[in-house]
Amino acid sequence: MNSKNVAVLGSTGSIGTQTLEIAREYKNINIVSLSAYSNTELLEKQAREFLPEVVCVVDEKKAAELKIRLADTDIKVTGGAEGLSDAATVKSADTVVTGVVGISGLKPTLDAIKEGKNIALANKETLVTGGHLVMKAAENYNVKILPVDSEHSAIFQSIQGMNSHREIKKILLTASGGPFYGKTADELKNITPEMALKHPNWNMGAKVTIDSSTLVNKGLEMIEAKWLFSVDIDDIKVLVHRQSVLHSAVEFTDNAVIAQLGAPDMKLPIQYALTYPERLPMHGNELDFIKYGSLTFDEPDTKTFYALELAKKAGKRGGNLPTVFNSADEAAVDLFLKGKISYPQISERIQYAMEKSAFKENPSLDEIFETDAFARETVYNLK
Ligand code: MN3
Repeated sequence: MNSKNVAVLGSTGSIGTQTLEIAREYKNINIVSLSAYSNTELLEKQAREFLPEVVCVVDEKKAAELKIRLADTDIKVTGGAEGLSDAATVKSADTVVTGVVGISGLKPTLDAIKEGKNIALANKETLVTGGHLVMKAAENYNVKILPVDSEHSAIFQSIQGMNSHREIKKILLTASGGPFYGKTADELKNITPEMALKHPNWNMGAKVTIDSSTLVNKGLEMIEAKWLFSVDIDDIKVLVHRQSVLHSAVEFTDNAVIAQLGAPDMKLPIQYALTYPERLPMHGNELDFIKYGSLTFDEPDTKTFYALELAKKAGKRGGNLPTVFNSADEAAVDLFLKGKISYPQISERIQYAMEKSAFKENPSLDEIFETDAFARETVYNLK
């Protein structure tokens, strides 16, 4: 593999730390920038190990502290949202891994695209909120958007070698179903943050784990898939697959279904996005079919977990509605984790914000951020 210069946004999170594990293994993956929201302790360790050109801490106060701590090195330390864009657009970078959580990933990703960087996309909010801007920019600047999300990586892997985009009939998007699969609406009322933070198959950050349990995550992934693979929302079918072994599939016009399977481990999708189109060896964690014995598939319960239906609606209507869906969820999950609202209220508040927001057909970046602020306020201010 040719050497790659990689900027890692969100290097102290789940995607970021696994990206660095891969870089540790493959010496021709050079880390040229690192950024974190506030975990300067780990960020300093990473900076001293990988010696990037730029390190950014979004929390400006902590950035100032880290600057002093790294004064003995040549590393440039930046802070704030602007610093995050600096980290994403470092001249030497050819690929940016966007492992940050939330809408904060949108602006630096757009900036990186405009500087001609390929994007290893782990931040789903980027496409959910600004898909129309991002895909257009990627086309204009001739850069690749390589999916890191395991489902989208699976779909991407399944269409390699496809003759024409018209041959895609359907996307089969798998969902683990989360920890509350099979529960009734009544049973959801007493769910605590601790219960929701236990995911059966995947080890992820708190926000994504809660989103998996409400199926909001699957909804965001539907909208993400719509943009990445230019398909209609109606042509994306969600399948509950409890084992998280079949990471998603594509059904073609001749009814052939091609899927990617593997052990539930984010390292493969991250590595594939970094080494694409090459496949490099991966140590351990092979898929043991015998251990699983059988794989199951089921219809999602969209009556109880209706956030998925809300996402579908948002994805179909488009405009700024997916931003409302996403930002209302970010605020609602925050309130839930702080013990301020109940578990069913997460979906209730998303629905409420979607009803209250003014629709914008083709929102600009500023209008996306305005929508974001409005949706959050609406959720936080509801008594
Ligand atoms: Mn996923």
